[in-house]
Amino acid sequence: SRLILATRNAGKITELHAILAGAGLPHDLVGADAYPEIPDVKETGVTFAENALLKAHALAQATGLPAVADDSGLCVDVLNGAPGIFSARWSGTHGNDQANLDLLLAQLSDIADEHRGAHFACAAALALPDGTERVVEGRLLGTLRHAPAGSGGFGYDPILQPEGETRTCAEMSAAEKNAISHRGQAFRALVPVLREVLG
Ligand code: ITT
Ligand code: NA
Repeated sequence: SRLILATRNAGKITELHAILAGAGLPHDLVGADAYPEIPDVKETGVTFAENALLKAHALAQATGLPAVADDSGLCVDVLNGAPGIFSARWSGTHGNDQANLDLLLAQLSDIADEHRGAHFACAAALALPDGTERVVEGRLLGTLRHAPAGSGGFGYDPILQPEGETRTCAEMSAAEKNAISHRGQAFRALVPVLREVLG
């Protein structure tokens, strides 16, 4: 049966395919781009969970099919959790990963290594056409490099070095990142619910 991935972020879609297929969900996974006539919902929530639920419900209601959504971002300790839910548009242009990363590095240029703690956060939401919902969160703790390293992943991956790692997320293979990531944790926690709902 079909499960809609309520996102247009190509990096997320690639990871969600691997995470959900890897967890044994051999379903017909399609991104929001398969439904171009459905407008994007405004992300008016103040938490990752609220925004993920908004996106999942919008697609489930409009299509009559189950939908999962991901709202995620980078939370920097010394910035009191920013960019947080504003991670995709930190530089002002939505989805310009390079500009967002460059701006953040510039803002943190004077911050010493011991104060560069940060984490990725992901809320994974499931919504059904009947209004049923479920949301779970995952986190990946780490520190921020002073310069980008690696070409894998997307977004802020080149500057986040997970705890206990010597590499950034962008220097890991996709499978290595998914095994520990905020997104991997959140969506793997959702899998039992998906199995029950999708059969
Ligand atoms: P959708 O709303 O269509 O899903 P979006 O890119 O607007 O796409 P978000 O509002 O959730 O999604 O923003 C997520 C941003 O957080 C993303 O653009 C990245 O900059 C960052 N981010 C999230 N997960 C990440 C990851 O695994 N690695 C690096 N950066 C990540
Ligand atoms: Na968002």
